[in-house]
Amino acid sequence: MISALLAFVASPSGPDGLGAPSLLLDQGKLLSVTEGHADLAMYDLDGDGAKDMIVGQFKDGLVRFYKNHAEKGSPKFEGFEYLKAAGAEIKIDAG
Ligand SMILES: [Ca+2]
Repeated sequence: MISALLAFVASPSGPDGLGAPSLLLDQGKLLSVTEGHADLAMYDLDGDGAKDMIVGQFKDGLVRFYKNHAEKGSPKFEGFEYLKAAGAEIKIDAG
């Protein structure tokens, strides 16, 4: 089974602090995980001032890192790499 990951980011422009959602794309295409569901968080993992996207995928419990290449404005992603610790891919068991 293939599932698509649809992600929305709100800009802090509305009265409730949220703006209109915008669809996040990777290289112009919808983000997709290989199998099952996924969850994401936005965090500046590499410390360059732009929030990157961290995606936990169900298949194999791997964690994806999408570096944000945008200097300002909407995030721009150009692929991902799996996060590693001590040279091995990080795997988080379900349940
Ligand atoms: Ca960053």
